[in-house]
Amino acid sequence: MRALISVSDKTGIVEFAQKLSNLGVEIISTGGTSKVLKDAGIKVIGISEVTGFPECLDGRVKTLHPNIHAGLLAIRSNNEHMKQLRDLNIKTIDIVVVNLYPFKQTILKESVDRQTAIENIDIGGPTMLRSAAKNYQDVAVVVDPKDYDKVIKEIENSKEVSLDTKFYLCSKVFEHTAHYDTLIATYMKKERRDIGLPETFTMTFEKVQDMRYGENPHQKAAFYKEVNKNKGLLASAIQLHGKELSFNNINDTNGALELLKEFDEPTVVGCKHSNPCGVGTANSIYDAYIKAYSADPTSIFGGIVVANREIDKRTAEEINKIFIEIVVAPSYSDEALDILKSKKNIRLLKIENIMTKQDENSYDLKKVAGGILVQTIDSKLLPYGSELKKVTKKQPTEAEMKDLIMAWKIVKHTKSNAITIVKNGQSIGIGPGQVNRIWACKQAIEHAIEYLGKDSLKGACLGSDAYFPFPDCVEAAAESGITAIIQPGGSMNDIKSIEACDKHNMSMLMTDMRHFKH
Ligand code: 93A
Repeated sequence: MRALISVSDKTGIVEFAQKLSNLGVEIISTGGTSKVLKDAGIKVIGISEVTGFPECLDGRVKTLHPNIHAGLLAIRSNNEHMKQLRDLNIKTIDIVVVNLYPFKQTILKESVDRQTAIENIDIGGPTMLRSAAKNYQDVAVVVDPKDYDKVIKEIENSKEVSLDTKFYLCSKVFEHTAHYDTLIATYMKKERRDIGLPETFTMTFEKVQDMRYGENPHQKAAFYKEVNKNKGLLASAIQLHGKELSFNNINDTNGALELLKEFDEPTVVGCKHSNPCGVGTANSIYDAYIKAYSADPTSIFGGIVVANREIDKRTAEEINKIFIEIVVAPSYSDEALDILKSKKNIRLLKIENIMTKQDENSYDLKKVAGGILVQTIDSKLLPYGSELKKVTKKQPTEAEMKDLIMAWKIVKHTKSNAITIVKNGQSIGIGPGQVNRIWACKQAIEHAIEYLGKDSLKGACLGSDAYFPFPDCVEAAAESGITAIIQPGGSMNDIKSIEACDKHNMSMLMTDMRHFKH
């Protein structure tokens, strides 16, 4: 019999090797191990004698050689295998004793650098373990020093290791290598988080339902739920009335709800094509609805209305005056429900915990051809703990301050490039999804003027989801009568926008945080 011994943890190895040797087993061994064994007076064949190849690359290649792996993997009862070994002048190896580079101990040391960790990833060891374990019927593979005695006893008693024991040893190997690889993978994952990349992408999904169609009738679609997660629109919504939700319904409602969650006061968000079309905040949900509706009575038609307070009778009566496709609220009064249910085509959803936000570390996924883009969700409104920078000579009034924050909330949840205009707790102009910021700005202003009239924009507040590359948006805002602006800042030309504000006696806040949404 021949045994290959290559161990990092040398506990008990001399005694074990000595006993094997005494039992007539030939010992093959690698650099450091063979030195320990030879020093103890044990007869050892060096690995290079077997491979006919020197250990090289600082020991990275020692046992990775066909003379070793063919000797381990040859099936002894297979005549063809054995003939090939004879032709190639390779001898079988019957016992493998390996334990691996101490990866765990290495990474547990404080402030270990990545290169040291990587050098402690064993390649040759696990390869031998796996070869031997795969061929367990013919090879006894010992990964745990606690098993040395058992192996010796069996060889002493019956000149071989029993099949049962060999299978037991083999199963320990795969457990061991799986654990070893998990440690490496976990360490790498941690390293990736430390350098600010998302963790390994391990989300799994299960199909909840097929849908009639996707974004368009000729597209197939289904809804898949994140395994182990019971949050989110479909998991927490109870449908009280109407047809099943469509693909677009779910997408649009999801967007509207994310915006709604930014507000604590009674608020209604009207939404179309996953952009807000009217947002109102007030002391009552009725007034909030009136504001959201009247901000843009055209776009809200056939749209989605989400509210963060109970829908009462008079709000339901208002909603029923036009065709709304979906209403979502934490609750409905009985009368409101009866009123709304009188319409066949409205879908009514109740979400009790409507304000529950997503986990900060949730992922946002975007499918692109051939792959998937993964990012953490845009969970923040403003940089943590930061003050808003007041960059102009004029400071916003208290009323403007409230509307500026509201404009900022809306613009965060509007497709980029986005501009929103807010006055008295009501969106009065929204310019979503333009390839040019000035167009978004002009669209929002045009809408606001159409709604309130040319001379009524004094006190109105404008929000921009990203910085102004030129002062053109400030100029357009000033011309319309808008008096305050909120935007991230960070352009090379910030100073030009600030000067334009000062020239027109406007105030401007900078948030230091951009909110692109695509
Ligand atoms: O560097 S390796 O990945 N390449 C190899 O070819 C190889 N062969 C054995 N690591 C390799 N080993 C490992 O060396 C064993 O798993 C064991 O942990 C260690 C024993 O080295 P030495 O006998 O020189 O102390």
